[in-house]
Amino acid sequence: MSRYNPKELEAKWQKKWQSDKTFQVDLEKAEKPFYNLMMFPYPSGEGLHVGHVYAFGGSDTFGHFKKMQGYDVFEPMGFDSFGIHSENYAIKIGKHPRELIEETTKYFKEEQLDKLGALFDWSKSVTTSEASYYKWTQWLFIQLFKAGLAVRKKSSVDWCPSCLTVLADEQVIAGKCERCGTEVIQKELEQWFFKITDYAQRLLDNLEKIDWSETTKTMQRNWIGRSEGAEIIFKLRDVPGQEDDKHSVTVYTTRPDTIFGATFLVISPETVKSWLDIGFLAKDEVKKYVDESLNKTEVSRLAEGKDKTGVDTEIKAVHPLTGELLSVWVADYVLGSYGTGAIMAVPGHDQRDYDFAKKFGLPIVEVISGGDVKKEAWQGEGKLVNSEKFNGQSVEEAKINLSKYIEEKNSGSKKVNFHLRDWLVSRQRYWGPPIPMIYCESCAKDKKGEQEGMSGWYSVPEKDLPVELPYVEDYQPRGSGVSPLASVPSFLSVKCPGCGKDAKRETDVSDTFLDSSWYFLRYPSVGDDEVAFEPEVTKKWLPVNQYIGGNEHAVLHLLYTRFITMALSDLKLINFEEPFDKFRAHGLIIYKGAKMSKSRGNVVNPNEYMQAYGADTLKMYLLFIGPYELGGEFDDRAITGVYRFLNRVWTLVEGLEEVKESNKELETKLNSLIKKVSDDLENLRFNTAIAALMEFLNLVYKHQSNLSREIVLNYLKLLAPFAPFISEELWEKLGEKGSIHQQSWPEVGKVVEETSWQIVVQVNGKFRGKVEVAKDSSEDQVSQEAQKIPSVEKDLQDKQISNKVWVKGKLINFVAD
Ligand code: ANZ
Ligand code: ZN
Repeated sequence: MSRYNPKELEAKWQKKWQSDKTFQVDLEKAEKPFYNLMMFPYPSGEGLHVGHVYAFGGSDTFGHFKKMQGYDVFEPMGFDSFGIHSENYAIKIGKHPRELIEETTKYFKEEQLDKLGALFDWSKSVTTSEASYYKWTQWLFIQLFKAGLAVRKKSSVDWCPSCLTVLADEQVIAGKCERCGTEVIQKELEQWFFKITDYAQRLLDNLEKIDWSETTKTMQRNWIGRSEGAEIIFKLRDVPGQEDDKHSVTVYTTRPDTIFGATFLVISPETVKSWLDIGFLAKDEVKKYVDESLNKTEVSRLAEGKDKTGVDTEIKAVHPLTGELLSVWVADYVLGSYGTGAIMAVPGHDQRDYDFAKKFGLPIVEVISGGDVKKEAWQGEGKLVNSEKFNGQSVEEAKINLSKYIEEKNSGSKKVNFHLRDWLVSRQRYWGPPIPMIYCESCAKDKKGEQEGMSGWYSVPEKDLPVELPYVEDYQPRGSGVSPLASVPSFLSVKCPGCGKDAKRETDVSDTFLDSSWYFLRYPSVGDDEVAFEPEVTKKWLPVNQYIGGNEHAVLHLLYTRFITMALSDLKLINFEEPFDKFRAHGLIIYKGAKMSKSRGNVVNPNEYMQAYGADTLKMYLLFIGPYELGGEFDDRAITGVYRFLNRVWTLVEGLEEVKESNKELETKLNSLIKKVSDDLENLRFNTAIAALMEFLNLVYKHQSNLSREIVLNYLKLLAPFAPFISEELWEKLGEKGSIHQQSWPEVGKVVEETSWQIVVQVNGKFRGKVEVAKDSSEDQVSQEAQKIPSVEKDLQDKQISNKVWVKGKLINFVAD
């Protein structure tokens, strides 16, 4: 008998599958396309960690299952190789990113990904830093520019002082840079933005139509942050040098019902700055406060419990319903970037306003009953009070009625706001696709340009793409607000596509998330250098049938891909507006109580486990840890349990003796197993499917002497998606033809349906025989049947049954004395 030697047999099959192209699909000829996608990795220097094996392993197991079900499964894999992630690593180890990426992608592929036995189709792979790919990323930018969706705007943006670049709103997590964890600061800069906010409502509405993990949808909903309220106009008095009531300020509120409780206004430092600029205000104290505030980050400005600061502008505002004069303050807890940048403060019912009012001795009025505004703001439900004819109404009623009333008085209107902000896509870095734009000074002076409102700007003519990223020795970020490409004269100079005069290239590169926002569209068209995505093949293969990845991308990658897909759909370049029919977020594998991360020093390298036990064991172990969508704790010791299991499968098949008639119980059990594993796989319940496979093996061992070949072959097929190597080897050992992965999935019903139960009967814990009863019999029915067994009858003859233990479908034990 030979021994299970995973290292040897996995290498053997990996080679053979590759040379036989066992897993390659003919995209044009395929009849039942199934696009099985998983998030491609950043090829960092550390290599894949166990978390990747978990993510890919689950997705690929599902892919294998679909393949055996007769689908033409397209399962591509590639590398998200541009971007700060790779570049920061390159800087850290002092190697040029171009060389680094060449090494790391090779390592990822050959030493790790290839060894998993996955269905990866390497003939259709993308590496985002290759010109054959980023040419089309640039093309995509140009399409958005031409559609008016890529614009330059000057605003206060997040800047990472360590990565030395601006960041998108989504890349700032709790005030820190998503990549390096450094606290971001604000800078006033002109940057390229994609107008994702134009799509806010659609991005929200479409969530109802797609089959995605609820957790992911919720994160997107919250991020988009739809808010329904009203804009209300307050006329201004005492503006230095201005006529009374000539100017006004508009506030945004979600609580028009509380308007009678508005006792002062708070204006954002950003808005007040513009007032200072036009001379509405000249107070030194205000000026000083505004300057200080603008240097603070939003997170620190909004921090809960933070001591409130602010300055009275001495301007007054007229309450639109009572005519009362309210003081107007500037305070940093009101942001310039949201709503109208101004609020009516209702200290009785908003805690921030309450704290502010307490600190500066401003009036607090209760307008919703239910709390005690002497102690704190009441933010709960209640009836209106101190609100004239609206008294007695509920919050919900008053919201509607007061909105109407305010509108009738021409003092405002209903308004919907979104928290989502435009996607800032330019980066002052080297390692990315140069933004394919040209700026012409001369055209700018003449107010000429390709797009309205963007004088001087032209997109690079498409025939000139790609704008190649030059090889620059000194690629380190500069920190001066410009990219290292600005120091490359040969790159910089270009002729203006508008007037032909000397012009300059844009020197910023685009965000990594732009690279990954469309890669799934490229995969099926890889090799086609004429178009980004070929219409026929795209129509056939997209949208993606199932996408699997981490929830850390819920509002980054996953929101961007949806936006880009919608925009391309509007441009009639594709005929669907959602990229992924189904998305499932996998859980996280934690180690020693924490999420694996390099900085914590708890990254588990899969290579050593693959060396020791093989990829089958590692992958199957990971999937066995817990529910796929929850993840779990990696435990070195537990992995041997799975290894032992595969060894037992091996031994069983090795020792298989041919028998004609198979055990009936086994056959019915196999039938349930098929059902169970199929259902579980369909729903990504890998852990319970594996448990069922293990349980069945125990049963098989009991009935070894009358085990039919049919049962073993079916069992191997069920095992194949989880452990592709060993099942293939055993398939071959049994003399079967072709690859097990090209067999069809066992069907329920081919084997007899389980219609009866075999119940073990005990008396006082001692085995007394078995009865066969119809499936789903009641305890009473089983009890009656069991008592007909002669030995049971005898045992119970002159005894009283004091208790019965009934294990449904399995066992009945009579306790008698
Ligand atoms: C009066 C009021 C009374 C408010 C009350 C709340 C409770 P969301 O849901 O996030 O849209 N607000 C408006 N613009 C703001 C800005 N630029 N910076 C800081 N705060 C701002 O929240 C909207 C509420 O947040 C608005 O409703 C406003 O305060 C505040 F009992 O107006 B409210
Ligand atoms: Zn020009």
